[in-house]
Amino acid sequence: MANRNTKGRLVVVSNRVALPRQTATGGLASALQAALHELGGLWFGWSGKLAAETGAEVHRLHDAKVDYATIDLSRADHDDFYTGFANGTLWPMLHYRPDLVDYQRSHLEGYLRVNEIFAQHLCKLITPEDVLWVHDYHLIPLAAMLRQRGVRNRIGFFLHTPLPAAGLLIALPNHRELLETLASYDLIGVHTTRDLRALEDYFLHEAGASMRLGGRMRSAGGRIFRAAAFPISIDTAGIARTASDARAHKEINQLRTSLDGRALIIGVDRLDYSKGLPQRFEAFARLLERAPELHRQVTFMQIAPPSRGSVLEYRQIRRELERSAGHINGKYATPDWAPLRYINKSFPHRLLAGYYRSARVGLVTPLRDGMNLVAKEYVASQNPDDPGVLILSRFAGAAQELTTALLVNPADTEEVADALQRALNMPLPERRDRWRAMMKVLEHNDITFWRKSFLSALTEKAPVAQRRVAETLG
Ligand code: GDG
Repeated sequence: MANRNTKGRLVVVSNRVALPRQTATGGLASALQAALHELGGLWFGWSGKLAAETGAEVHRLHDAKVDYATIDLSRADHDDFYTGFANGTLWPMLHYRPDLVDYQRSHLEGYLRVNEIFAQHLCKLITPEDVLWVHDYHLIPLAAMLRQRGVRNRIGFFLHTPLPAAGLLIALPNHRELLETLASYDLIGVHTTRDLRALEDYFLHEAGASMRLGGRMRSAGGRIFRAAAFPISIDTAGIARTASDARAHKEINQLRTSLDGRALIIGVDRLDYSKGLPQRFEAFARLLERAPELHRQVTFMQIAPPSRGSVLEYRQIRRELERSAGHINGKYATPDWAPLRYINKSFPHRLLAGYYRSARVGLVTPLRDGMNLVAKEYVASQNPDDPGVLILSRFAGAAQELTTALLVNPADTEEVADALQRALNMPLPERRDRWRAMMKVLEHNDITFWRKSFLSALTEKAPVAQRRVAETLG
C-alpha cells in the first residue's frame, strides 16, 4: 500500500474535494472519503468557490488523518473548464450523448489552462515518494502536464464515467490530443470490462498504441502504461448497519406511517439527464395506467438533488420532470394518495439508508452510468429477512455485478413497467435468493477491496493479474 511500504503518502486529486463535515452527494466523493479516511494522505482539488483569480492561494485544512488543499477558480475558468468542457462536452460524450455535446475551442483552452494550474500547485505539494491518484474526466491531461514538469511519481487515473466505443470517441474534436495524454499515467482504471475494451480499442486502433504482456500497452510516444477494470463499490457493512439502525430515526418512522401500508418504490439520483428520469416517470405512469388495482397501493418516491445548474440541459431536464410529476399526480392522485413524491433535496446518508430499507422496490434506470452506487447502496440496506427488489438498467456498470437484479432497458418503458409489476408481486423466497446473490458480491467487492485493488496494482512492480480479478467480478 502506498503509505505502508514507502515514506510516501497517498495524494488524491479530483475536481471537487469533500471537505470534512460536508455532506457529499456525488458517488466519487462518497467513495474517496471512505478510502482516504482509512489510509490518510492529501486530497487536492477545487474548493467549489469562485475568486478573482484561479489558484491565487491554496487553502489548507487538516482533519483526522487527511490533509486537504484546495484552490478557487475564476468565473471565466469555471465557465470554460467546469461548465463548458468538462460538463458541456466530455460528460455527454462519455455518456453516449453526442447530440448534447457542445464543443467550443475556448472551453477546451480553459480546460487545459485549469489543468496546468492544478499541475503547478501539485508540483509544490508532493514529495517524490508520494503516490498520486487522479480522478475523473475533469483531469485527463493532468499526468502529462506533471510529467512535463519532471514529476516521476507513480500516477494512477480512475475514470468514474463509462467510456464509449472508439467510433463515438473520435467524434470529439481533437480527441487524440486529449485522450492520448492518458498514456502518461502508470495505471488507468475503469469500472467494467466493457469500458476497458473501449479504452484498449481506442488506443490500439485510433492512437497508434500496441499491446504488451500483462495487460500493458505501449503508446505511440513509447510510454508503457496499464489499464484495468476496477468496479467501484460501497462500504457494504457500514451501510447495512446504518440502514438497520435507521429504524430509530423519527424521519424513517414518519415515512413509514405516511405510507399507510402501501408499497414504496424508491429512486435516488443526482438530477442528471444520464439517469433516465423522464423515462422512469413515464414507466411509472404506464404501470398506473395498466394496473388500476395498484392505485392507492403503491407510492413512488424519487429523490433528485439538483446538480450542475449552470449547464442548460440540467435546467431543462428539471423543468421537464416538474411537468411530468405534476401530470402524473394530477391524473392519478386521490384526496388521500399522491402516487409520486418528487423531492429536489438531498438527505444525509443515515436517512437515505433507512429510506432504501423501507422500499419494496429500488428503481435504478440510468440510460448510461459508469457504475451507479445507489443500486449497490439499495441492496446493502435491505432487511435480510424481508429484502426488497432491485430493478436495474442494463446500461449501468453495476449490472455486470448485480446480475440477479431485474435487469431492464430503461428506454423501454413497457419493460420497466413489467419489471415494476413483477417486483411488487415477487414472493419472499425469490426476493431473498436474488438479494443474497447480490449481497454476496458486495460483501466481497466493497470499497476497501476496490481501493486496495487499484492501489496495489498501481504501486506493485510485478504485473498484476488485475484484469483477471476484475473479470472474475463480472
Ligand atoms: C459518478 C458516476 C459512479 C444521492 N443523493 C443523495 C446522496 N446521494 C449519493 C448516493 C451515492 C451518490 O450520491 C451517487 O452515486 P452514483 O454512483 O449513483 O452516481 P454519480 O453521482 O453520477 O456518480 C457513477 C460514481 O461516480 C462512482 O464512481 O458510480 O456512475 O456517474 O453515494 O448515496 N447522498 C446524500 N444525500 C442525497 O440526497 N448524502
